[in-house]
Amino acid sequence: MSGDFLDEEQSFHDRDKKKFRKERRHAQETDRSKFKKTDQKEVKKEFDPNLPRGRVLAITGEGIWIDDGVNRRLCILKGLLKKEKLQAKNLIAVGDFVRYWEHSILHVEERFSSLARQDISGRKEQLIAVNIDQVLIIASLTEPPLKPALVDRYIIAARKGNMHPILIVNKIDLLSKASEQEKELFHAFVAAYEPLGLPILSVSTTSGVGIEALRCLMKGKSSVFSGQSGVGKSSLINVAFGLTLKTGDLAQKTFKGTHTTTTAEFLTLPGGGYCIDTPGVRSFGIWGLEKRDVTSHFTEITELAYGCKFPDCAHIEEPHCAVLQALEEKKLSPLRYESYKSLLAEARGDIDNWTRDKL
Ligand SMILES: Nc1nc2c(ncn2[C@@H]2O[C@H](COP(=O)(O)OP(=O)(O)OP(=O)(O)O)[C@@H](O)[C@H]2O)c(=O)[nH]1
Ligand SMILES: [Mg+2]
Ligand SMILES: [Zn+2]
Repeated sequence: MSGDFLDEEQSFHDRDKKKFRKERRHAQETDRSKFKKTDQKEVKKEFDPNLPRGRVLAITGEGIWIDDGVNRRLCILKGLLKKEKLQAKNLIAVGDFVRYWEHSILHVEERFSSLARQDISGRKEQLIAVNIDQVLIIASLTEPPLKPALVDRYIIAARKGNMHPILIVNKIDLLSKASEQEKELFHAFVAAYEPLGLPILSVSTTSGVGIEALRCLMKGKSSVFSGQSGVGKSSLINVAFGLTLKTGDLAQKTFKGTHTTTTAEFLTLPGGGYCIDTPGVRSFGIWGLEKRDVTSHFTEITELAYGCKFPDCAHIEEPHCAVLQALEEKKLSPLRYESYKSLLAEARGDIDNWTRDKL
């Protein structure tokens, strides 16, 4: 009797389990967020370690160019991988190591580093380059004017993506004819950013100053050139390595670049190393920026903040603010302070793309 009861209970539980499993399967199948994972599993199943390996050189309208070890080969993303594209802005980026067969990319290997930004909608991550050692943050002394806040953005993004940031100020030949204000900005920039302990190099493609040092910094490493349009990224690569990348004129009135480079391109350097030339940006929104990314980058401000009267001091207009006091006493760089404020506002979600463009 009791046995019967147990059996009945058992079968009831089994029925319950079956029902639960069925419901769970249904929920999984209809949950769009799980879609990606299922896809990945299927892709992995297909992935054969004996497949040939390649590296993504450029992504153009024609397709994905990879280096297959001998030639450049034009490929497409295999169907299943492509489906994932719906969830991510770009599933594959310049610098990716891939497995391919004929003209299809079947697998994208795990990345050890990535430089990413927010896409124009602000809702998706846009990969600029991956599997690269260092980000060369190119600014120009003038033409276009130096934008310290943009430099901070690149430093934070580089570190978030596991790349080393290096600061390069190009067009140093223009120093002699720069205005007093421009000279002052340059000296203030160097004084404020030197204490960060990053390499800072002043260079010029026209006079050749610093080019040998730049080559040394890049030797045997992979580097991505980034920065505003017109600062001379392509010109620097050409002069340092004897290449012939397209370079552009500056807009007559504003000295802004004219977006000459249109797609990121992976280049193998003579003498060892790789570099990626990228299109210039107008603004740079950091993907997944959090308050702690800002506080850990602006260590001098974080340290000063211990002296503020209020623990939640925003250092904007509060009384007894140690940060504002340091600013007044010229113990804190106004460049860094302004940059800090804009990044903190961004981490809070208070800055849109249009506002950032003006910074
Ligand atoms: N005076 C001076 N001009 C330079 C220097 N380097 C580059 N330029 C000029 O700056 C302009 C823009 O150079 P590009 O190399 O096309 O700049 P870019 O950063 O690649 O620009 P995008 O591809 O649009 O992002 C060109 O007219 C160059 O001749 C330099 O050291 N000094
Ligand atoms: Mg260029
Ligand atoms: Zn304060």
